Amino acid sequence: APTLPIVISTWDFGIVANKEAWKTLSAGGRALDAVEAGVRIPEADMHNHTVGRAGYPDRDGHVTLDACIMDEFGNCGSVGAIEYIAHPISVARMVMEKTPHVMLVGDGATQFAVENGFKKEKLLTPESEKAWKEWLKTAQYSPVMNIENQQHRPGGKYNHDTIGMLAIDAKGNLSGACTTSGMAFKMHGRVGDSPIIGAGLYVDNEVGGATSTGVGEEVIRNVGSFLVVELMRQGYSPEEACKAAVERIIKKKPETAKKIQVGFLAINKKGEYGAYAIQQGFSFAVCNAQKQDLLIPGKSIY
Ligand code: SD4
Repeated sequence: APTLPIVISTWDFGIVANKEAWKTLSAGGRALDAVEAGVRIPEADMHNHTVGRAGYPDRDGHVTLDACIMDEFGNCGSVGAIEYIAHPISVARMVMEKTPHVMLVGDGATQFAVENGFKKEKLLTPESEKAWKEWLKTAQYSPVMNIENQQHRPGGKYNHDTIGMLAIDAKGNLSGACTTSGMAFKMHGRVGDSPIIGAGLYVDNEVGGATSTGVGEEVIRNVGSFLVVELMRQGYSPEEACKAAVERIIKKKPETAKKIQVGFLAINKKGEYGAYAIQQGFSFAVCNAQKQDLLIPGKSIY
């Protein structure tokens, strides 16, 4: 098995996020601190139109963000459709640590963040606004497959994306984080899988963790990340568990599944990892003492 500590995360931009998480992990820090610090990198990235600042807006022009975090004790925190706050993952952590609740949404989430010292700022950039106005001309909602990677590659287009990150620290404890601006040009108020514990992210310190990316509706329907962790509990390898979850989505909605992307990423307690997606084009990044910037193409059904 790969050496611990280890951190893995979704898509090409997982490499830079992992690097940040690695600073905490390699110093003997806690996986929870590592995943929060790691996913803050794409959240802050102005060239990333799928997470945090500069995320693409909904069809009414609002940038609304979803995020959640979960630790080795099964504590979790989440924000859904939060506006004006650039680091929803840190708000999610604060919901976990400072409130009796798991999830805050919309105005209440923003209010909580501001009361706790987060800066309220405009997240819609001129570039994102331009893309939205362009989209309004046809107003066709059709999620673009693997846009998360395309936007970082030559000639790429822009539309949506998510970073999901899972880490095991030197003590062998697991945490995970997931953050996104969701599907570009979604309906106002739409919340995807990413802030929903069990759908976009699930961690069980006895077994392992899983996270997802792609069209969140199909992941929610199948409680995807929880399913992956439960399959690992039954003895599936991380890759087998991710594949079975993808197959479940396809079986439930075969026609829909042909046209969309969903990918799962998982790690077990030993540090073994794996991923599977409906379509080609998914990727994930791995970082431990052996390899700092490993990028692995996700296997797929189609
Ligand atoms: C969502 N799962 O809001 C997210 C989108 C995503 O990469 O993963 N984009 O449905």
